Amino acid sequence: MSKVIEIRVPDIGDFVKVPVIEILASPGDSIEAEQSLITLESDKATMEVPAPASGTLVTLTVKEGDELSEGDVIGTMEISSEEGTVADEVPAPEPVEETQPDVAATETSSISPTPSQDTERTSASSEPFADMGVPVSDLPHASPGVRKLARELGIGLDGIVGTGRKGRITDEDLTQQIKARMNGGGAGLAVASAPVIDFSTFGEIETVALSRIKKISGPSLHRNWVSIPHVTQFGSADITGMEAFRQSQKAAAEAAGTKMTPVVFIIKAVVASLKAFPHFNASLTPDGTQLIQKKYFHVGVAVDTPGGLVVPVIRDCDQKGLIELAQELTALSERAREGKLSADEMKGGCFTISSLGGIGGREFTPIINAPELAILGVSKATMAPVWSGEAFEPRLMLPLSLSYDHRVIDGADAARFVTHLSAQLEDLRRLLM
Ligand code: CAO
Repeated sequence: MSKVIEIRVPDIGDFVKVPVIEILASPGDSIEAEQSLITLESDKATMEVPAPASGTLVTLTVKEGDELSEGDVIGTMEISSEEGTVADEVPAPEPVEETQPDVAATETSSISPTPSQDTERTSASSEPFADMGVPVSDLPHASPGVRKLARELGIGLDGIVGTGRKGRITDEDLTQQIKARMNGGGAGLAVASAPVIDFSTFGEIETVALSRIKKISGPSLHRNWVSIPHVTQFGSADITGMEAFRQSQKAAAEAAGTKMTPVVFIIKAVVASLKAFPHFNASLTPDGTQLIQKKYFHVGVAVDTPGGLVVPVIRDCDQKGLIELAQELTALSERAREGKLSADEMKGGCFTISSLGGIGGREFTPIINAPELAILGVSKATMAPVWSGEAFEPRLMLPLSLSYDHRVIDGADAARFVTHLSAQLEDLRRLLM
């Protein structure tokens, strides 16, 4: 037997209307008793609101920026009836992390009888894009104080290996990360800070918060952009024949309940090129001295969602046919747009495809999705006159933009990779070789 209970903000001392700064769980998540569900942060203190019992989170009715006081309902959870008594004993928030040892913070600490809890949340993947759109319950596991300090210092917690209990990131882990960066282990670039400008002096303005996905992905994109020496190799593929074949297979795809867009063919061609150039299907070890060669072919596809960019990963693309890949791409992009992707669905990619082909524009410079070594940007195919040796012929040309990590991949190899990829797309029979 199970029942649904309301989850309320417990006693948080004298604090009222405290803003929600983080959502730590999503509806559908399995929740342990006292697992933190949301984080509240006043100008004096940070508190996590824990689950009153173990069970499944049914709804979470608050969002970042909402202001909460004691007794406010934040959602509902389904628990087994036996847990009922636990539910009534709503635990107090996690201990307050003081920004500064002042009176208000000390007072709030005193209303937190429950000792700091470690939850079962897994620590986040070390893959930067993997955390795009990841339910926040899968964000790195760290105390509010560590998270707050990291935010203030502009340091993402992704990729930091927590040495605390159950992988929790400790103060010391954060300190070590800062030291490593200062010693050149991270981006370590000293850049002038941006000037603070009051735009309202020039005209009417409105300040709008970035989406959660953008807040999470921004630091990773920034880190990848400044810490990886990127070069982008441009190329193009004549996909006239491929497009004729694609059109001829439209009915078959529809019968299978899917749509076969050029991206599906490109996934197949990418796998063939990764097989031909295995060092593209690899990652650098953190000390930068070795390559971890992958024997599997999991391809990430960047999906544009209302909240921002996320990168679900299609696994074992070498073992799947075009229809199966099309079905998976459609299903994953739909789930991405509905915000339903799980963290696991965004992990483990070997190589990413970023397709703007359905929109327009020409070549661009995609940012490598570290720890991958390369990313393929695909733009809209257009008809162009191509010299056949005797005459100009109208051919459907697909622009390709391959950004690669120059620490591992030389320019010559990148040009070979793009040439190989184009050859696969120009004559699909090569994919059978
Ligand atoms: N050239 C010409 N037409 C193309 C094309 C290309 N390269 N790629 C797709 N199209 C066509 C499709 O065939 C489809 O047309 P039809 O319905 O007539 O067949 C139409 O464009 C729309 O395609 P789509 O975008 O719905 O589907 P897709 O499989 O091409 O792409 C996905 C799927 C998830 C990659 C895409 O929807 C998306 O989100 N793209 C944006 C990714 C992004 O923002 N990248 C930038 C990241 S910054 O590095």
